[in-house]
Amino acid sequence: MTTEVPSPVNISTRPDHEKILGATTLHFDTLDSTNTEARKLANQGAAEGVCVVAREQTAGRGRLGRNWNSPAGAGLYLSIILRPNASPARAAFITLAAAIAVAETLIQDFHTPADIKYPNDILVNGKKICGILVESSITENKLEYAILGIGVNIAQPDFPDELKTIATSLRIEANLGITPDEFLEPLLVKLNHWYIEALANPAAIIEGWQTLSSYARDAKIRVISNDSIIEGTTRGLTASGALLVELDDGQIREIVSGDITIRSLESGV
Ligand code: BT5
Repeated sequence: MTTEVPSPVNISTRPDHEKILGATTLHFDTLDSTNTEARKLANQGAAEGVCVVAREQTAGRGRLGRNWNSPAGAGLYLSIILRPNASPARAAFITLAAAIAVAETLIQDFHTPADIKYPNDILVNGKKICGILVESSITENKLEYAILGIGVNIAQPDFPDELKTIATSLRIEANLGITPDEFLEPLLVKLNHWYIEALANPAAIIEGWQTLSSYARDAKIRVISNDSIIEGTTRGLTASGALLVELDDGQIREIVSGDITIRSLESGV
C-alpha cells in the first residue's frame, strides 16, 4: 500500500530577506494541518524559520484538538518552525509575540481595529479573526523546537452556522478584497521583529501586549478552566507572561495560558 505524501506546489525563498522567519516558505495546496506538516519537517531536521502555508486544511486544529475551520483560499493557514535557544517557559512569549504581530498587521497594514484576548485570540469588533497554536517539542527540559501555527480569516464572506456569532474575517470587517498571501508578507516582517524581542527582550513583549489588549487591565472577566471558574478584574501581565486577575475579595490569581477560556463580563465576548 502506498500513502500519498503531500508535496509543495511552490517554494518561495527570500534571499534578500535579512530576517529568518519565512526565508523559505513551502506552499501546499491541501494539507491536513500545517502544524502537523511543519512538525514532520522539524523532526527531519528542517531549519529554524521554515514556513509551511496551505491553501486549505482538512483537519486544521486549535488547542486540545478543537477544530479550526479552514476552507480553501479563504484563510491564511501557516506554521513556522522555531528553534530558540531558550527554556520551555519561553514558549508562552512566542504566543504573546505572535498575537502582537497579527494585531499590528491588522491595525497598521489593513487599518482594522484589532484586540487581543488572552492568551491566543485576535478579535475584531468582538469576533475572532485569528487563532494561534504553539506546539513545543521538549527534550531534557530544553525547547528542541516550537511550531508556531497561525490561522487568520481573510476572505470568508460568511461562516458556518456554529461559527457565525463568534468568527469574522478581514473581508467582513474591512470589505477588503485581499488574498491570504497578501496578508502573509507584512505579517512575516512583524513576526520576525517580535520573535527577536521575545528572545532578547521579553519585557518589550509584555509592554507591547498590554498596549494592544483591552483585556490586559481593569477588564471584568470570567476565566473558565477544566476544574474551575473564577471571576475578577484583570491587573496586567506578570514578567513571565501570566495574566493577573483580582478576585472580588481582593485575592490576586495568576492565570497561565494552558487551556483556559476568558469571557468579558461586560461585552460577553
Ligand atoms: C485556536 O484554538 O484558536 C488556534 C487555532 C490555530 C489555527 C492554525 S491554522 C494554521 C495552523 N495549523 C493548524 O492545524 N492550526 C494552526 P482555540 O483557542 O482552541 O480555538 C478553537 C475554537 O475557535 C473552535 O472550537 C471554534 O469555536 C473556533 N473556530 C474554529 N474555526 C474558526 C475560524 N476559522 N475562525 C474563528 N473561530 C474559529
